[in-house]
Formats: sequence, structure tokens, C-alpha cells
Amino acid sequence: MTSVPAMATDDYVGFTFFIGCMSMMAASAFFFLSMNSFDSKWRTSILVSGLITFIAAVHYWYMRDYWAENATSPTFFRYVDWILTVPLMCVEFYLILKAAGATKALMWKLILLSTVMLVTGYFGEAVYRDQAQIWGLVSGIAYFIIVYEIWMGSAAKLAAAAGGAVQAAHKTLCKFVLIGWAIYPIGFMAGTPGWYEGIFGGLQMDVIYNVGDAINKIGFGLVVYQLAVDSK
Ligand SMILES: *C/C=C(C)/C=C/C=C(C)/C=C/C1=C(C)CCCC1(C)C
Repeated sequence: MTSVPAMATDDYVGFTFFIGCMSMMAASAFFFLSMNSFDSKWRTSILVSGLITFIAAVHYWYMRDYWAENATSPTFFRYVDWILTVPLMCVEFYLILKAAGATKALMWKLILLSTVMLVTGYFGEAVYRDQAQIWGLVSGIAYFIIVYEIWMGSAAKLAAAAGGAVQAAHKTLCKFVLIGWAIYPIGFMAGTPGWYEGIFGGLQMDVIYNVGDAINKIGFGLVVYQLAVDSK
């Protein structure tokens, strides 16, 4: 029989991996089970909310284990999780704006930008760590283009045209991307060498990422859920 490793009371990384895993599982059950009570128009959106938290739950299971075993950051699992879930969050924007005329081109543009953001981030964090600031900067530029696109670009125009509950939900998702996603570069700066070390170097990268994931993945899903409730 395998035994469960003990967790130190000040192991905040281990604790947030553990609670992150449970929260993502609970959120997935919530989204999946509520799905069929909505109009078919919203079902795909709620399904995607559930897939985002479910994919995260599985990765958190592995990351929690990896941390318990090695006490080092599970960078690989972290980025595999993100490369699957962040594009799905881009799909959410497309899904809620689809009725207002959103095109697949918009969806792919956001997916491409998020992929660039994450691949360059991974290079800085895991592959070329001594050039982390350059890769982080490139990643940050891709991030800002996403922010621009949803706040002021074509996505914003479609949301304005849709009006009502869709516009309100779009606006809230935009705030998640602007404020909630901004948590991640802080984690990156806490965990990589660079000019920012003196400012963020004392913080725990994984705690920051774990808090960011809980806020953004579950929060995003709840915004979509609320939209489905409001337009029932
Ligand atoms: C569920 C996971 C989410 C929403 C992950 C989002 C991740 C980011 C917005 C990461 C952004 C980064 C930068 C903007 C610069 C530094 C490198 C990253 C990848 C941490």
C-alpha cells in the first residue's frame, strides 16, 4: 500500500495544489450537471466551462503529486494544462458572440495569440531561463494584443452590437483577462531571473499561478453560467 506524504503546515504550494485540485473537480461537476437545464443555445458554452475546469483538475492531480514527490515546480504539466485550457477560454469568447456574428477567424486569432503567449512563456521559464526577460516580454506583447482585441477590437464591436446580457458577460470576461490574467506575469517574474527579481523574487511562483488559475478558470465559467441563467 502506498502512503500519503505528510504536508508541512507552511507548505503553501502543496496546500494550494491540493485545494486547487478539489475546487476544479467541484466546479467541473457543477458545470457538467447544470448543463442540461439550459437552452441548447448555451449548452456548448457551459460544456466548455466544465472542460476547462476538468482539464485543470486532472493536471492539478498530477501537479499536486509532482510537488509532493519532488518539491520543485511542475512546469511541464503547468504549461500543458494552460496550452489546452487557455485556447478553450478564447473559444468561450467566440461562443458567446457567435449569435452576434463572431467568425471563426476571430476565434483562431485569439487561439493563435494565446498559443504564442504560452509557448514563449514556456521558453523563458523552462528552456532559456537566462533569457527569461526577453521571452517574458514577447509573451507579454501577445497578451496585450489579446487584451486589445477583446476590449477594443472586433470582439468588442460585436459585443456592443449584441447588447444586453451578452455585452455584460463579454465585459466581465474582458476584466478577467485584463486583471485576472495579469496575475500570471507576476508569477513568472517571481520564478525566473531578471531585472524584476528584487521586486517579485521573494514570492512563490506556484502559489501565484494556483491562485490565478482558481480565479480565472472557475470565475470565467461562472460568468458564462450567469449569462445562461440571465437569458433563460
Ligand atoms: C487557466 C490558465 C490561464 C488563464 C493562464 C493564463 C496564463 C497567462 C495569461 C500567462 C501569461 C504570461 C505572460 C503574459 C508573460 C510571462 C509568461 C506568462 C506565460 C506567464
